[in-house]
Amino acid sequence: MTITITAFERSPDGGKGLARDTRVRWALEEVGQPYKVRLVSFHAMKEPAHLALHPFGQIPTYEEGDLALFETGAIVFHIAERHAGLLPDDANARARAITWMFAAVNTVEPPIIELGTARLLEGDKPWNKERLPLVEDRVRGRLHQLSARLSDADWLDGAFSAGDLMMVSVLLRLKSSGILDEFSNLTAYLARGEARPAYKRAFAAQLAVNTGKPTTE
Ligand code: GTB
Repeated sequence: MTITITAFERSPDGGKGLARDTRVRWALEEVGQPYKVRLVSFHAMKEPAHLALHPFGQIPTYEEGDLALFETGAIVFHIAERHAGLLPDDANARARAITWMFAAVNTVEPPIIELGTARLLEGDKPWNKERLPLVEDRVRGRLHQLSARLSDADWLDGAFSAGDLMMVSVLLRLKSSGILDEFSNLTAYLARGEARPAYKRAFAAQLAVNTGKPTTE
Protein backbone atom coordinates (compact mmCIF):
# COMPACT_ATOMS: atom_id res chain seq x y z
CA MET A 1 0.00 0.00 0.00
CA THR A 2 1.31 3.43 -0.87
CA ILE A 3 2.42 5.60 2.03
CA THR A 4 1.86 9.33 1.62
CA ILE A 5 3.09 11.93 4.08
CA THR A 6 2.62 15.68 4.08
CA ALA A 7 5.33 18.31 4.38
CA PHE A 8 5.67 22.07 4.07
CA GLU A 9 5.52 23.37 0.52
CA ARG A 10 8.34 25.66 1.73
CA SER A 11 9.76 25.05 5.18
CA PRO A 12 10.52 28.23 7.15
CA ASP A 13 13.99 26.79 7.87
CA GLY A 14 14.82 26.74 4.16
CA GLY A 15 15.78 23.05 4.25
CA LYS A 16 17.73 22.64 7.50
CA GLY A 17 15.61 19.57 8.15
CA LEU A 18 14.04 20.92 11.33
CA ALA A 19 10.42 20.58 10.28
CA ARG A 20 8.93 17.38 11.63
CA ASP A 21 8.43 15.60 8.33
CA THR A 22 12.18 14.84 8.47
CA ARG A 23 11.78 12.39 11.36
CA VAL A 24 9.00 10.55 9.53
CA ARG A 25 11.06 10.43 6.33
CA TRP A 26 13.99 9.14 8.42
CA ALA A 27 11.91 6.35 9.98
CA LEU A 28 10.63 5.29 6.54
CA GLU A 29 14.17 5.29 5.17
CA GLU A 30 15.43 3.20 8.12
CA VAL A 31 12.86 0.47 7.43
CA GLY A 32 13.19 0.74 3.65
CA GLN A 33 9.62 1.79 2.89
CA PRO A 34 9.05 3.96 -0.18
CA TYR A 35 6.76 6.92 0.32
CA LYS A 36 5.17 9.82 -1.50
CA VAL A 37 5.03 13.37 -0.24
CA ARG A 38 2.16 15.80 -0.65
CA LEU A 39 3.37 19.34 -0.15
CA VAL A 40 0.99 21.74 1.56
CA SER A 41 1.00 25.50 1.95
CA PHE A 42 0.31 27.22 5.29
CA HIS A 43 -3.06 28.19 3.85
CA ALA A 44 -3.98 24.66 2.73
CA MET A 45 -3.07 23.29 6.17
CA LYS A 46 -6.01 25.15 7.67
CA GLU A 47 -8.50 24.09 4.98
CA PRO A 48 -11.10 21.35 5.63
CA ALA A 49 -9.36 18.74 3.46
CA HIS A 50 -6.19 18.89 5.55
CA LEU A 51 -8.02 19.40 8.84
CA ALA A 52 -9.78 16.10 8.19
CA LEU A 53 -6.34 14.47 8.37
CA HIS A 54 -4.84 16.68 11.06
CA PRO A 55 -7.20 18.33 13.55
CA PHE A 56 -4.59 20.96 14.44
CA GLY A 57 -3.86 21.93 10.85
CA GLN A 58 -0.20 20.91 10.89
CA ILE A 59 2.30 18.72 9.10
CA PRO A 60 3.28 15.94 8.94
CA THR A 61 0.44 13.52 8.35
CA TYR A 62 0.67 9.90 7.28
CA GLU A 63 -1.73 8.03 5.02
CA GLU A 64 -1.63 4.36 4.16
CA GLY A 65 -4.77 2.83 2.62
CA ASP A 66 -7.66 3.85 4.85
CA LEU A 67 -5.38 4.70 7.79
CA ALA A 68 -4.63 8.38 8.44
CA LEU A 69 -2.34 9.43 11.29
CA PHE A 70 -0.94 12.65 12.72
CA GLU A 71 1.63 13.32 15.52
CA THR A 72 5.17 12.28 14.71
CA GLY A 73 5.48 10.13 17.84
CA ALA A 74 2.48 8.06 16.78
CA ILE A 75 3.57 7.94 13.15
CA VAL A 76 7.12 6.79 13.91
CA PHE A 77 5.77 4.26 16.42
CA HIS A 78 3.38 2.90 13.78
CA ILE A 79 6.21 2.57 11.24
CA ALA A 80 8.45 0.91 13.84
CA GLU A 81 5.71 -1.55 14.83
CA ARG A 82 4.89 -2.57 11.27
CA HIS A 83 8.42 -2.93 9.91
CA ALA A 84 11.63 -4.45 11.23
CA GLY A 85 14.60 -2.26 12.07
CA LEU A 86 13.48 0.33 14.60
CA LEU A 87 12.38 -1.66 17.65
CA PRO A 88 14.12 -4.62 19.31
CA ASP A 89 12.46 -8.05 19.35
CA ASP A 90 13.00 -8.57 23.07
CA ALA A 91 9.81 -7.37 24.81
CA ASN A 92 11.55 -5.46 27.61
CA ALA A 93 14.09 -3.82 25.30
CA ARG A 94 11.19 -2.87 23.02
CA ALA A 95 9.30 -1.28 25.92
CA ARG A 96 12.42 0.69 26.88
CA ALA A 97 12.91 1.93 23.30
CA ILE A 98 9.28 3.13 23.28
CA THR A 99 9.90 4.82 26.61
CA TRP A 100 12.73 6.80 25.00
CA MET A 101 10.39 7.84 22.19
CA PHE A 102 8.01 9.29 24.76
CA ALA A 103 10.87 10.86 26.72
CA ALA A 104 12.05 12.60 23.55
CA VAL A 105 8.71 14.21 22.70
CA ASN A 106 7.31 14.61 26.20
CA THR A 107 10.28 15.49 28.41
CA VAL A 108 13.15 16.74 26.25
CA GLU A 109 11.35 18.48 23.37
CA PRO A 110 9.08 20.87 25.36
CA PRO A 111 11.85 23.04 26.87
CA ILE A 112 13.61 23.05 23.49
CA ILE A 113 10.48 24.36 21.79
CA GLU A 114 10.10 26.92 24.55
CA LEU A 115 13.64 28.12 23.90
CA GLY A 116 12.91 28.47 20.19
CA THR A 117 9.81 30.51 21.01
CA ALA A 118 11.71 32.72 23.46
CA ARG A 119 14.49 33.38 20.97
CA LEU A 120 12.52 33.73 17.76
CA LEU A 121 9.16 35.13 18.75
CA GLU A 122 9.68 36.95 22.05
CA GLY A 123 12.98 38.73 21.40
CA ASP A 124 11.28 42.13 21.29
CA LYS A 125 9.46 41.76 24.62
CA PRO A 126 10.77 43.85 27.52
CA TRP A 127 10.91 40.78 29.78
CA ASN A 128 12.78 38.59 27.29
CA LYS A 129 16.25 39.46 28.63
CA GLU A 130 15.29 38.19 32.07
CA ARG A 131 13.33 35.16 30.88
CA LEU A 132 15.74 33.82 28.26
CA PRO A 133 18.45 32.62 30.72
CA LEU A 134 15.78 30.79 32.71
CA VAL A 135 14.54 29.00 29.62
CA GLU A 136 18.12 28.19 28.56
CA ASP A 137 18.80 26.71 31.98
CA ARG A 138 15.75 24.49 31.73
CA VAL A 139 17.13 23.09 28.47
CA ARG A 140 20.60 22.74 30.04
CA GLY A 141 19.08 20.83 32.96
CA ARG A 142 17.49 18.28 30.67
CA LEU A 143 20.65 17.94 28.60
CA HIS A 144 22.71 17.32 31.75
CA GLN A 145 20.40 14.48 32.69
CA LEU A 146 20.33 13.02 29.20
CA SER A 147 24.11 13.34 28.88
CA ALA A 148 24.62 11.54 32.21
CA ARG A 149 22.38 8.68 31.11
CA LEU A 150 23.93 8.32 27.65
CA SER A 151 27.41 8.48 29.14
CA ASP A 152 29.88 7.02 26.62
CA ALA A 153 27.36 4.71 24.91
CA ASP A 154 26.59 5.05 21.21
CA TRP A 155 22.81 4.87 21.66
CA LEU A 156 20.39 5.25 24.55
CA ASP A 157 19.67 1.56 25.14
CA GLY A 158 21.83 -0.87 23.21
CA ALA A 159 21.30 -0.83 19.45
CA PHE A 160 19.93 2.19 17.55
CA SER A 161 16.13 2.33 17.86
CA ALA A 162 13.12 4.53 17.23
CA GLY A 163 13.92 6.03 20.65
CA ASP A 164 17.24 7.34 19.30
CA LEU A 165 15.60 8.46 16.07
CA MET A 166 13.17 10.62 18.03
CA MET A 167 15.76 11.87 20.52
CA VAL A 168 18.28 12.85 17.82
CA SER A 169 15.48 14.56 15.86
CA VAL A 170 14.51 16.57 18.93
CA LEU A 171 18.11 17.56 19.73
CA LEU A 172 18.81 18.66 16.16
CA ARG A 173 16.69 21.70 16.84
CA LEU A 174 19.42 22.88 19.28
CA LYS A 175 22.25 22.55 16.81
CA SER A 176 22.62 26.25 16.14
CA SER A 177 21.97 27.30 19.76
CA GLY A 178 25.49 26.68 21.10
CA ILE A 179 24.05 24.93 24.19
CA LEU A 180 24.62 21.46 22.81
CA ASP A 181 28.34 22.18 22.49
CA GLU A 182 28.53 22.08 26.30
CA PHE A 183 27.85 18.32 26.11
CA SER A 184 30.44 16.54 24.00
CA ASN A 185 28.78 13.12 24.25
CA LEU A 186 25.47 14.58 23.01
CA THR A 187 27.21 16.32 20.11
CA ALA A 188 28.78 12.99 19.16
CA TYR A 189 25.41 11.25 19.58
CA LEU A 190 23.84 13.73 17.20
CA ALA A 191 26.64 13.27 14.69
CA ARG A 192 26.14 9.47 14.82
CA GLY A 193 22.46 9.96 14.04
CA GLU A 194 23.17 12.35 11.18
CA ALA A 195 25.78 9.95 9.77
CA ARG A 196 23.23 7.17 9.29
CA PRO A 197 22.57 6.63 5.57
CA ALA A 198 18.81 6.66 6.19
CA TYR A 199 19.03 10.07 7.88
CA LYS A 200 21.12 11.40 4.99
CA ARG A 201 18.52 10.26 2.47
CA ALA A 202 15.72 11.81 4.51
CA PHE A 203 17.62 15.07 4.88
CA ALA A 204 18.47 15.22 1.17
CA ALA A 205 14.83 14.60 0.21
CA GLN A 206 13.50 17.47 2.32
CA LEU A 207 16.36 19.71 1.17
CA ALA A 208 15.46 19.05 -2.45
CA VAL A 209 11.91 20.23 -1.76
CA ASN A 210 13.11 23.40 -0.09
CA THR A 211 15.82 24.36 -2.54
CA GLY A 212 14.25 22.99 -5.69
CA LYS A 213 17.39 20.91 -6.31
CA PRO A 214 17.08 17.19 -7.10
CA THR A 215 18.47 14.70 -4.56
CA THR A 216 21.89 13.19 -5.25
CA GLU A 217 21.37 9.97 -3.26
N1 GTB B 1 3.33 17.46 17.99
C1 GTB B 1 3.22 17.56 16.55
C2 GTB B 1 4.03 16.42 15.90
O1 GTB B 1 5.01 15.97 16.51
O2 GTB B 1 3.65 15.96 14.83
C3 GTB B 1 3.73 18.93 16.13
C4 GTB B 1 3.56 19.17 14.65
C5 GTB B 1 4.07 20.55 14.28
O3 GTB B 1 4.51 21.35 15.14
N2 GTB B 1 4.05 20.85 12.98
C6 GTB B 1 4.54 22.12 12.50
C7 GTB B 1 3.44 22.83 11.71
O4 GTB B 1 2.74 22.23 10.95
C8 GTB B 1 5.72 21.88 11.56
S1 GTB B 1 7.08 21.14 12.41
N3 GTB B 1 3.34 24.16 11.89
C9 GTB B 1 2.40 24.95 11.16
C10 GTB B 1 1.26 25.41 12.00
O5 GTB B 1 1.14 24.99 13.17
O6 GTB B 1 0.47 26.21 11.47
C11 GTB B 1 7.58 22.50 13.52
C12 GTB B 1 8.65 23.32 12.90
C13 GTB B 1 8.35 24.28 11.96
C14 GTB B 1 9.37 25.05 11.42
C15 GTB B 1 10.67 24.84 11.83
N4 GTB B 1 11.72 25.63 11.28
O7 GTB B 1 11.50 26.32 10.30
O8 GTB B 1 12.83 25.62 11.82
C16 GTB B 1 10.96 23.87 12.77
C17 GTB B 1 9.94 23.10 13.30
